[in-house]
Amino acid sequence: DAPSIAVVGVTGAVGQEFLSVLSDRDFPYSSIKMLASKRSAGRRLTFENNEYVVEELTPESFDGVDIALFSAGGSISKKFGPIAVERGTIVVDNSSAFRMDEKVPLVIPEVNPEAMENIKIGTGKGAIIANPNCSTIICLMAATPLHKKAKVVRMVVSTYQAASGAGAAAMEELELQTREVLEGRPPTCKIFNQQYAFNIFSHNASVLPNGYNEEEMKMVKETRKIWNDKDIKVTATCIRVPVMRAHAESVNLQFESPLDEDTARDILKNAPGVVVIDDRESNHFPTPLEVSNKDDVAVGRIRQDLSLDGNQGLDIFVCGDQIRKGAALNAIQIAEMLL
Ligand code: 2RA
Repeated sequence: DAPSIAVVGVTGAVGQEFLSVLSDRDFPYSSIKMLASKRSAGRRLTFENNEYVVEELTPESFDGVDIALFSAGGSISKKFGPIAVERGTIVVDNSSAFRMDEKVPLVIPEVNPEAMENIKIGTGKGAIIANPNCSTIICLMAATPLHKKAKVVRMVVSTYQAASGAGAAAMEELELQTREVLEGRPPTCKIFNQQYAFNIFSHNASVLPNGYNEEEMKMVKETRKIWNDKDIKVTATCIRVPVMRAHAESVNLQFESPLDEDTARDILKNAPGVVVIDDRESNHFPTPLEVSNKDDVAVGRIRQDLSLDGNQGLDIFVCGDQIRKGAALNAIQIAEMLL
């Protein structure tokens, strides 16, 4: 019978998208709990024509819950994830808290479903499954089908990341600042410490001693874990751009064996969860606006890397909705695999 589910962080941007995706995909559930912080407890919300009251997240929240979708930040996941597991719940965690824990599978269903093959509901045994970082998901949705064909030995990624990755408040601030700047007023900078409207800046994640920021190191480490290849060469530069909810990424791939662009294009056209937008005639390629609110990741600008001989490399350009495939959809596809 259908699982009992819980949504942790239901009032946030990803939490709200969890509900949209659950409904869009007719995810089966016998009951659903709407969980959030004390601050949000008591709020009413309607979901699938039923009225719910948001409950404060407590250990007891997980009694009788088969699957809990978490997107409430790393500290909430660290505190309540293990508590939920003890009570027999399978946690699909959108935070970075457990992604690099070797006991925790880090899963993109179209890419490495085998990583979670021994986790199923109904066994009474809880578990944690980690949702990768949004920019990693979007990149690997396009890079993996090519990797499986010709084995990527080096990947260079430049990201152009949307406001939604920093939460609903960042999206609101982008809109507010844009109005303010157009009206000649000083921009309100509460979320980011600098103007965002009509600007771009290095991703707001903290910078580590090696000069990379945490967002870039997620791309490096998560790719190695998901592809199960600790030697693959990955480097990344992550930039925040004034776009609402879809990330764009320029990806350069160097392969072990040759892969020509026509073969690559055919592979991508047949790849699950990927759509190819690659029209050189009309200069029509993926854009954030075109993928926003959609499930598929769009790939274009597929071309041989002319700095390498013998079709050893490709450049591609990828766009994907950060809140949907980058977070909520991927997590719910993981939950579907538990059924
Ligand atoms: C971002 N990936 O886009 C991070 C957090 N979701 O800022």
